[in-house]
Amino acid sequence: MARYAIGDIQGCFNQLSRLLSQINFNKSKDTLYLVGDLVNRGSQSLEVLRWARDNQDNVISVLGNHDIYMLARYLKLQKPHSDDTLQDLLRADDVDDLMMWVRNCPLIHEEKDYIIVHAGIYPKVDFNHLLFLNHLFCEHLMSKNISEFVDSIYGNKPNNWTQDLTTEKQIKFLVNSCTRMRYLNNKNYELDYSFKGNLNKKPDDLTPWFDVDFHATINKKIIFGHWASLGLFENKKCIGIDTGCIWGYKLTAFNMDTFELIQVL
Ligand SMILES: [Mn+2]
Repeated sequence: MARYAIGDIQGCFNQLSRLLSQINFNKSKDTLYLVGDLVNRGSQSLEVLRWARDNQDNVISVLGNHDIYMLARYLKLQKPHSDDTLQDLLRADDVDDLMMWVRNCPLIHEEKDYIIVHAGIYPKVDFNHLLFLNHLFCEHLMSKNISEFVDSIYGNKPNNWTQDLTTEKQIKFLVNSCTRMRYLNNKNYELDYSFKGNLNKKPDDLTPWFDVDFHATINKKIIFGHWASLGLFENKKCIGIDTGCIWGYKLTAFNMDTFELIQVL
């Protein structure tokens, strides 16, 4: 009955396979929680996604920015980027079935003792409201109007939470904060997209999202990925497990009950 969280796989199926054998992953009783960015940049996105779909009874994944980009490519809303590696996947015979699995993934998954999200939880909003917006997001992703919806969530704005945001804009802010956030501006807590480096090099006017005082409703440990330059990171409030597998570093599994960390190169 083990529970493991695994960091950003980004199409590195060989490393995932090695990590699963390292942890003796047992399909009949263990559960894997993937923190998103299953695909892109690596060469085996199709294999990763097929594995996740085929093991869906034991796999819970949240969506990362690359997963949403994959949906946008599938829906022909985005042109290929020069460094994207999704061609095999988008041409696969079973692409519709794979995308149906992806469309079932939320932005935020909540366990009794953990919150799982790709980039982070915006610290200044009632968590129950973020869960409500997450629910609306999931409904839109499963609706007939998915193309219109995915198109509407692209773009940097709004990058701040204000009382007057429409529900549509609140959902867009949720997507940006859950899938792209690293630093917030000290003055007004708006999302900063410009700086992606580690904590030693950060400009003085920015604070990592997890060092800002949290809203009292955010009271479980947050497992996140997305931030390879941060590396393995843990404090009382969160644990970051994107250890940069796609950049030649390790892929990390975190045992959510024993707190053991297992890594493969
Ligand atoms: Mn990411």
